[in-house]
Amino acid sequence: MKITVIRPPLVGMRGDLFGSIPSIPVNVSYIAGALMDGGHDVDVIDCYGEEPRWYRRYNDTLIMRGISPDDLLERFDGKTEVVGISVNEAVSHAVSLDIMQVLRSRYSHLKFVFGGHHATAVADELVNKQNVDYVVLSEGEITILELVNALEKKEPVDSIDGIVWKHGSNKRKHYVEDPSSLNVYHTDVLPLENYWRIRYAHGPTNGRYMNVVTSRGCPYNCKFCPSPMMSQRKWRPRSPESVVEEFEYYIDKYGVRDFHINDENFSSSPERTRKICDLITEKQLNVTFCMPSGIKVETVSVDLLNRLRKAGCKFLTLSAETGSERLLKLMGKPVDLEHLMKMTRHAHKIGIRTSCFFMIGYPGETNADWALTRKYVARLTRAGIDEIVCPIMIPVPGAVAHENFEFGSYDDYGQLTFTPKWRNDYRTLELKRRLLYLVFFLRKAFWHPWRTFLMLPHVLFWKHTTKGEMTINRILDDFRRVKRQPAWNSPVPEEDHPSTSDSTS
Ligand code: B12
Ligand code: SF4
Repeated sequence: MKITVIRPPLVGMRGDLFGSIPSIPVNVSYIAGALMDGGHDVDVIDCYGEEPRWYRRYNDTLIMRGISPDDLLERFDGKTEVVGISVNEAVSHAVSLDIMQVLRSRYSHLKFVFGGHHATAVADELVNKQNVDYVVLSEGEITILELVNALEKKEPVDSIDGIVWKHGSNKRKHYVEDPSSLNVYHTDVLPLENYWRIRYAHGPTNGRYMNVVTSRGCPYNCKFCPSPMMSQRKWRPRSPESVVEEFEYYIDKYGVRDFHINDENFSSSPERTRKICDLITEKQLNVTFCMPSGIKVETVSVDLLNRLRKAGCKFLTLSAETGSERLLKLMGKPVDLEHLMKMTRHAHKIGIRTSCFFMIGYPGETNADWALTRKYVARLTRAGIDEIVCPIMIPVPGAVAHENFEFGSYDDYGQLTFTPKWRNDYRTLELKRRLLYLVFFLRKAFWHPWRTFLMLPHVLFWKHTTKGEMTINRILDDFRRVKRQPAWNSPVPEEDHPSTSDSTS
């Protein structure tokens, strides 16, 4: 059967400097690969990756990067029978529906399958309100193949685990038990050279890198995060051998020696982390790697940091979220703030760059909590944290904190970026955030003048060591190289586009 798997263009708020930096969507290659291994004929259209410098207005508040749904039509193979769309982030909601609408208006026979974090969270809405044919819940590799096989043979789909469709829904019962058994080697379907050419990614990079996923799920239960809904807190690691094999494969195949580990919780098992590091060191792979999406600090120790450094770890993201124990309890996130301080100090000493997340505006945050956060950031700066990243809290569907959110309502899931201008306390939060960044920078310059000075050559010569340095170049690069395209007008009527009705209060 002919299937086209699509990664939608990237959507963001106009003028938002705080959005994530795009990177290689390996998850899309896993879905396409599973179908290819199952004997199907698969095309992948990575709308962002095909033209990463294309930029256009999407509506009054949003912009779109990459090829538009109309451009996609030109690349689309009319023999396709099933279209899979990856809707991982809430911001991709509307544009994914646009793609479906545009394709359906030309090819009425197409069946649409949506998957990803966001699609899983709003599956009923997609099927019942937006006419999506099927939503695959949570991990897609096994299910998409079962579904496509059933469609090909015109068999009923009602026994397939983890799907929602017009006439029913099967909650996911089975998760991939051993992710080492999955084939992750179909990255050729992605426009890798385009990603390497732009020279920025989710973690600090200078060019050729590869995103790697070494485990599935996360055992924690933070209320602002969709992960518990996605994986029911089942953390499933790949074996150290299979992770290192993957590194070796990319070294041989693409000459890539920089790896970005995008797990939700890479280091849940200290024993596994130790083994991965030791294998890399023993094999003298001469690689660098980083964890741009964060590790749980309690799972690392001085010994593990030393091993990580020796193996080539250059950058770690930690998540304190706040300096207030009271607020951490409200968030449902256990963090040992003193351990985080100690690990930051040690990472600084041995040359691992560190970034720390602080969430601003979590429901229930008081001035006293904010004062504790400022104080904690001050201490952390002295301990040697290289950068802080401060998203404003957004109620992501699928997260517990999405329910009963009382700080304003958004018109479109596209506005669920870390710069939520629709929040009625946005101005105050934005001011707090900017002041926190400014004070952090001044303190860093005072306590660590050499590191602060080094940012200049790192930015000038594109030798990024932190996300912040890379962000400066991304913004400058956007000014110089971005190719403006005509605005895209959505064919989906405004009232059907967003989900104002059942989103926020
Ligand atoms: C790498 C990454 C990115 C990359 C994008 C690469 C990509 N295509 O995902 C970049 C850096 C661009 C990015 C940006 C953002 N991201 Co992001 N990202 C991730 C991250 C860390 C890893 C994704 C990954 O590879 N996972 C591993 C694979 C194996 O799992 P998976 O992605 O879930 O894919 C499986 C299933 O979802 C499903 N599936 C996925 N696609 C499809 C398609 C089909 C057809 C099917 C059947 C199944 C299917 O099958 C896959 C294989 O099992 C996740 C967290 C995480 N670890 O998952 C956050 C995460 C997805 N991102 C998140 C967010 C919030 C963002 C931003 C909005 C942040 C911001 N404010 O800027 C932006 C939005 C960018 C945009 N405009 O679109 C949230 C999503 C929350 C939400 N529902 O909106 C997550 C869950 C992090 C979190 N815990 O909060 N992100
Ligand atoms: S925020 Fe991090 S630790 Fe908490 S549930 Fe999400 S992925 Fe796990």
